[in-house]
Amino acid sequence: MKRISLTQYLVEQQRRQGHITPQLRLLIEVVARSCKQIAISVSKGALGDVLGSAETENVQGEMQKKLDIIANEVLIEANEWGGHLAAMASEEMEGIYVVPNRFPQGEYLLLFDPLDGSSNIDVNASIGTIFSVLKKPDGSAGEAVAEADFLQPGTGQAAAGYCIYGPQTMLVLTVGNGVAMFTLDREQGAWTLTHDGLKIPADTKEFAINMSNQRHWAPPVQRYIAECLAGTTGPRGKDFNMRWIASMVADVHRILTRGGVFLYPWDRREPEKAGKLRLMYEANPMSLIIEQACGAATNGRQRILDIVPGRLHERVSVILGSKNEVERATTYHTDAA
Ligand code: AHM
Ligand code: MG
Repeated sequence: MKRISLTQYLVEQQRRQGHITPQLRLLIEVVARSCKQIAISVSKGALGDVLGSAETENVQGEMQKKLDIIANEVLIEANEWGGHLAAMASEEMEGIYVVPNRFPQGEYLLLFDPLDGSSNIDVNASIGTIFSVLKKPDGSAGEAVAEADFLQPGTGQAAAGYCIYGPQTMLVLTVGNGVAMFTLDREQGAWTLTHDGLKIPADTKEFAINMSNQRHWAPPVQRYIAECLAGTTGPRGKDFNMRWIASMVADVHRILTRGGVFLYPWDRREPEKAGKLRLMYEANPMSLIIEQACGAATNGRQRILDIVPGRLHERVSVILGSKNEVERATTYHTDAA
């Protein structure tokens, strides 16, 4: 069977479908190349001295792992000189990173969580890189890029994707024309299309949530999960299975593969925060991918992609995955309001 490479896929998206511009194609290729480089570091583990903490704190007040910093640097260094970007923003950096003057500036903005699921690094479980691409707003061409340019709702994303560093290294991508998966052929160093037109089943019997936070949840989440746990004798009339990898990339990847619902809701531990996950680096790109695969994503009240961000590192409550389950859990929230 003839295999299609990432390059060929992108050229076709550009040429036949008109979904992407040459600049966006370059951008995606550069991100994909960075992910290959990160995958090499990840796979070396202790041999590459990449495990453990860097003993520094990021802007979120979280301890950084060595790989958080390595992955962040790889993405910045690879993307700053190509002429496709105006600026970047990362979960690991306080402010935006404007492309230095010595390089040409492009029209796109790149946002990323360089290494998601950091708590899994040292235990050799799946982790990933999540990215989102926005366009510099119309009318701002020629003007200096500013943080405000990034504060666009997720519907404005020109592309979104993630790379999962698991038993296989895979790149999952949407340019707004469905979801495609590429597997890294390590011998050839090539991304090869292995799944296209992904569709998440609307119904599922699998949920993903960190159950240890149960006592802190709001009533709508308590109700939704209690009904799942009640199984065949409860109101749902069926048994549910539970999975929680504590790596959003790995949990979303499972949901794309066989369905399911993922929840990281607001809870009472830090009531002033809307949730744990970040809107612009995690929730928006994942929501675009999930919607493009016929799933749904809300914060319990509204579609995540419609949220207008107030600031770069904004947090959000997340319910995403199989459409009917997301709708049910969302209804429980709106009913309770
Ligand atoms: P990170 O970006 O610092 O790795 O945090 C995000 C991760 C998600 O991948 C995952 O869904 C969640 O945090 C797990 O959180 P918890 O350890 O509270 O279950
Ligand atoms: Mg993360």
